[in-house]
Amino acid sequence: MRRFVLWALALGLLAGLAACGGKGTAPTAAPAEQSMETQAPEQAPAQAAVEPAKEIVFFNWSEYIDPEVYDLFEQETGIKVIEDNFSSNEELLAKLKGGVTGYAVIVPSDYMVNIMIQEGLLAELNHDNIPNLKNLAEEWRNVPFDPGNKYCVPYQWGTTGIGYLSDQIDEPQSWAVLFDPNPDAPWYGRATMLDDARESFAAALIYLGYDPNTTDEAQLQEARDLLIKAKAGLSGYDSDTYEDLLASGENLLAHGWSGDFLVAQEDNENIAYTIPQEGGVIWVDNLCIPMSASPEEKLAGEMFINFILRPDIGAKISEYNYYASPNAEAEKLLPEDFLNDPTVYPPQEVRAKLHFLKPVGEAEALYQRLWDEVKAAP
Ligand code: SPD
Repeated sequence: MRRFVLWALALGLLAGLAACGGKGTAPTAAPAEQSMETQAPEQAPAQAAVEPAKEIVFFNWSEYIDPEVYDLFEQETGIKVIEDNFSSNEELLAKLKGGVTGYAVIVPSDYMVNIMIQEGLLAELNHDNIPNLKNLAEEWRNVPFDPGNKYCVPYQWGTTGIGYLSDQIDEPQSWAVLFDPNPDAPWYGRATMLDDARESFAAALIYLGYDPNTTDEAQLQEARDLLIKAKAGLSGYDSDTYEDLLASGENLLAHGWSGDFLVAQEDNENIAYTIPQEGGVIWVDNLCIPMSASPEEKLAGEMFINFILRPDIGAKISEYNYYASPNAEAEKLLPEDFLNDPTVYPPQEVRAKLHFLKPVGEAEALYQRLWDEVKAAP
């Protein structure tokens, strides 16, 4: 309880506590107009007091946060964080649409935030509980998929390209290394693509010179055929261990996310990363609270998001997962070599070739159907 009271103090909510007798009333509980004079029974009843949940579940991509952050958060607030993982935005969406409960904080990417807002799956954030929002860099405050950070707070951003073993093969220049499979290439049968419909279609569409957010059925069918052709040279689809398969030398090439390859360099210094000449994907993952969270989980989730937005914690996370931080104050604490790493912060000429994935409306189902066909093809 002491920790919670300290938290409420830190949020400048002591007045609200005093007005309500001071015992564990959460910042979200008191309506703004409530005062000592408005407590008569005939007045609008005070909302039930909310205390943060003692334990919350954080539904995250794998290996995306320094686990020490959980210990530090627990030491400070008494709230334990349990992590559960998903491998794609579509898996996360399916869970929420299926009515799963028990998640306090989830981490959808940009286009998926948009879809989830439209589906009514996200709760609005109470910014009073997230004062560290002020640390967010200007460019991440009004993202098109969530203007004003009404529902989510950007967590980390990165790119999608190709990782490879630089001591065994030359730097791939084109997505052709995957889409024009050559049995004589050393990586033939030793390459993976992400097990992710939108990401894998984006790679194929970009290679074909199409918009990675196209809704044109003929273009999508062409991309499907290309993905099926590429299967001959793949050892499989993988979004969780592809970087380990490179580090061990089992594979030579992988379609994947920038920071994952940088982390894997700790196990194999020959891992390198490139964005092919045709371009790639840029994305930002976001901390959001599902509508299904209880008031207690929501408050604890907001406290956790606020903690992540602390400059030292934001910097700690980036140093662990090698993704760029949208937190301007955290960036100030990151070392020069990190800030100058072109894999983390692509130079302008590369950025110009990167595309954000966007919601594609009704074509979302078409992408999924065609992806199922790719997966089912021999
Ligand atoms: N290991 C963490 C990977 C985070 C990937 N973010 C996914 C972006 C999807 N477009």
